[in-house]
Amino acid sequence: MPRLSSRSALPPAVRGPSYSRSAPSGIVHLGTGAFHRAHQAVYTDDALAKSGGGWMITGVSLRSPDVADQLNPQDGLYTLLTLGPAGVEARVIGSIRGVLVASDEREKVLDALAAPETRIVSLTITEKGYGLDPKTGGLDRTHPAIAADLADPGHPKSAVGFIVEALRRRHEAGLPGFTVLSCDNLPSNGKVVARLVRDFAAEAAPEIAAFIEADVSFPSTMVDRITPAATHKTFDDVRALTGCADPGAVETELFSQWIIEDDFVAGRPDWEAGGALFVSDVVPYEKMKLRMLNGAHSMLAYSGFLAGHRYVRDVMGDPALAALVVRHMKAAAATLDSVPGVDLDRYAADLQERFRNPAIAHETYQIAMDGTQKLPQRLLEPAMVALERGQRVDAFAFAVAAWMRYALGRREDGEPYALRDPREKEIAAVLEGAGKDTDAIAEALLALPGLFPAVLTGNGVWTGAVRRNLSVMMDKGMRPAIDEEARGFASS
Ligand code: CS2
Repeated sequence: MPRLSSRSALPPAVRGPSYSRSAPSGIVHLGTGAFHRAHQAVYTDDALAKSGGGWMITGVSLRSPDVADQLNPQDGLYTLLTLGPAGVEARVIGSIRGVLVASDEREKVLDALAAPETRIVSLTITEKGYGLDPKTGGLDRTHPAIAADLADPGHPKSAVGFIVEALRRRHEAGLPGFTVLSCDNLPSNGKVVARLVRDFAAEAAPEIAAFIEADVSFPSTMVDRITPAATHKTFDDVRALTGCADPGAVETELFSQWIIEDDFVAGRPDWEAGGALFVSDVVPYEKMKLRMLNGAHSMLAYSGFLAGHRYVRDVMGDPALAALVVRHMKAAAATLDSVPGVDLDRYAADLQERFRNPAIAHETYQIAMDGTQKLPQRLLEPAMVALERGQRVDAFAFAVAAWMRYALGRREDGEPYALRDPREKEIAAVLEGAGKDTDAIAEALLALPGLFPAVLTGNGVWTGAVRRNLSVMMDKGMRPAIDEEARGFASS
């Protein structure tokens, strides 16, 4: 079977890039994982097809060479599979020119970032990739890559370190700045990355402070497309549909949403061509998505994984858990102010439909990773709003208790699993000695520095609800805990 490349003859049903791929790379993207390839790169492919422009993407992987090894022999091309009710559709995306690996090719990455044609630097590096100190909202100087970069800013390893060194070189060369576009699931992601870039530059390159203010913008975005990790089936489907082998293929759902603040200092692609929505304030949409979609995801990932469900669709087939998903979305929606143009009941119903998609094999274990990075915006902020508004906190307390139970790293039959959280070692250390004692576990985790705000740890209603849930999970097990909660919700 031939490998996908620009010479591949695709079957007529498979759409491929219809534009010249020799246009300049206006975008350098940090973090070319599956989500970027299922989301921004697709919007960019649509924009290039409709309106052209110098907007090809140079991809960068900060550490792993895997995506570069998959995509570079294929001239940057890859297959996107969309799994909708009408079946599977394949399309070949051409917007990525190639992928650099920052850990091996640092100077090439800096050259790309500092190239005159680069006008946007976008990021999908996951929550933990930013080096954000949750206590201050500023730079975490203890983050290993950030600490290394502050000590040696000319040889960066972190995303923020690369951006600042590239801006320093652009400033020195008399080139204009660029737009920094965060596409991660963080609230006000543009403001977050702006603060980190400024904090870092204040120490590493104070001479560019005014240049950053005048010549760099940081729009916030809300991104949404459920993108599970590719499986053998993905690669089999690609071979059947395209006649090509493609180790860089990604699979995703039909639904896709991108809401962006229109604040680009050096122009942007016609992303409207792919359906992106430009607004002046993205915050209401971000909160809605983080609390309703991602919050429910985290709740069902911890509880569903421990109740033996491998995939989100299996959770949705479990009536008690499906009821808790409904409860969670209702509680999350009640913490929001109105969202322009969105009916929140409809939004919740659509999310449930997406979670039920039988074609998507989205692992609860995948969503459960990096809990300490996800809890604040998904579960803790809405819990605080609920308390302030005198609303019930039981949905958020159940989800947080499920995370605490999950943080023990052992299934109910005693089988261990890796937590896959940047604070994994610290969590294991604070839990040592707590054994199976609910109060000791809750106390140890509630006291993790910077995670739970004092407004919650000092609130008896909240801590009582978390402990109550955790004690049922510990004493009786996750299954009875889910069933009891679902019964409580049904009768309320
Ligand atoms: C998920 C998200 O893994 C996770 O934490 O909640 O990746 C989710 O699938 C996306 O944000 C959907 O847009």
